[in-house]
Amino acid sequence: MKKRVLSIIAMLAMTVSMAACSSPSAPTPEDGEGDDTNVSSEAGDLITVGYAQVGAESDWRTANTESFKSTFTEENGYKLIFDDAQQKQENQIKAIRSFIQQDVDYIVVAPVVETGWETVLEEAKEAGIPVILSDRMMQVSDDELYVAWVGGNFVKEGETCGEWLAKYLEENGRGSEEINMVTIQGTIGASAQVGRTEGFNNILTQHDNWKMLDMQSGEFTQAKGQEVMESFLKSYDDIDVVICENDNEAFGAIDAIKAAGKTCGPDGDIIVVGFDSVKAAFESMIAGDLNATFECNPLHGPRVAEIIQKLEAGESVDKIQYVDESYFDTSMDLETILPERAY
Ligand code: GYE
Repeated sequence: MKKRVLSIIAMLAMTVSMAACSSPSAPTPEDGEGDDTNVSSEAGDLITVGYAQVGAESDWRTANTESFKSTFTEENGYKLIFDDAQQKQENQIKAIRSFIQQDVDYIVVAPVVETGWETVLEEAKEAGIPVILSDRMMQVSDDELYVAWVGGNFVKEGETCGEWLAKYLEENGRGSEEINMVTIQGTIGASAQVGRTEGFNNILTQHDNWKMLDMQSGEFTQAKGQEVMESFLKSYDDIDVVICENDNEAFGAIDAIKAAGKTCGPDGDIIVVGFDSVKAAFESMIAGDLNATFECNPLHGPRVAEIIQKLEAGESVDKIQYVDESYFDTSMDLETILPERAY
């Protein structure tokens, strides 16, 4: 971080000298302000951030990428090096190594799975580059290997889903009926999968009449979600509920249900729920296909920027930072809520 301190001093010196000089020396749009060759980037006062992103598997992920790209701009004082790992851990490890080689100021990782990061984080530590985790968690023996984590409380999301389902079944006079369920899980070993499965299971075990018939991964994608639901429908002819560990899987499941000649949603044969609460989930609920969606906020760009700014100022940061989340179902005024949604 020594390099950063020097550049802050340089920046302060520049501000003082610019204030002392008359304005003609300040860059104008004609001088090329805003492009890569402008004065400020040549002066090297941008904070370089390498972001090892999971991939582009879902609407949530797209919103997350957009949040980073719109936050870590040159205008805001950053140079962002963005890497899309296409849902592969080995690609993320390669990206982190390349960030180390490029001597970035900060490394941000949304780890595809929780385990297998020790070695590369040690390398970042040796290089003196702080690592910030965003979205999903890592399991490491020494939590000093990362500075902070910011993301959703996935166990809580899963529990909220289970509690919602219990209430919904009760309200519909099905509180003591035998309920057959299947789960389309996320990427196995990803925090969002591990936490949501665990959270829902905490509620499932409180209901003797709930039966989990099967669980399979839909890799958090619509296409795989559809494929898994097609196979569930072939294997089980009495599915009452499908828990999809993200909204995109739910969209795929809905397509499979309809293709099999069944119906879903509040007036249908099968109750479908998802996680994330992306805009398309609201459209699906309004169309009467999806029953409910449990929120997970992807807009982590500004949250990570705040952590970086605090570190730059020499302040301490909270190690674990959960984002507040809610849920939405078809009993709500979705037409009014949808236009206000940011993702
Ligand atoms: O739910 C899913 C995405 O890790 C919270 O990843 C994130 C999950 C999100 O692909 O849509």
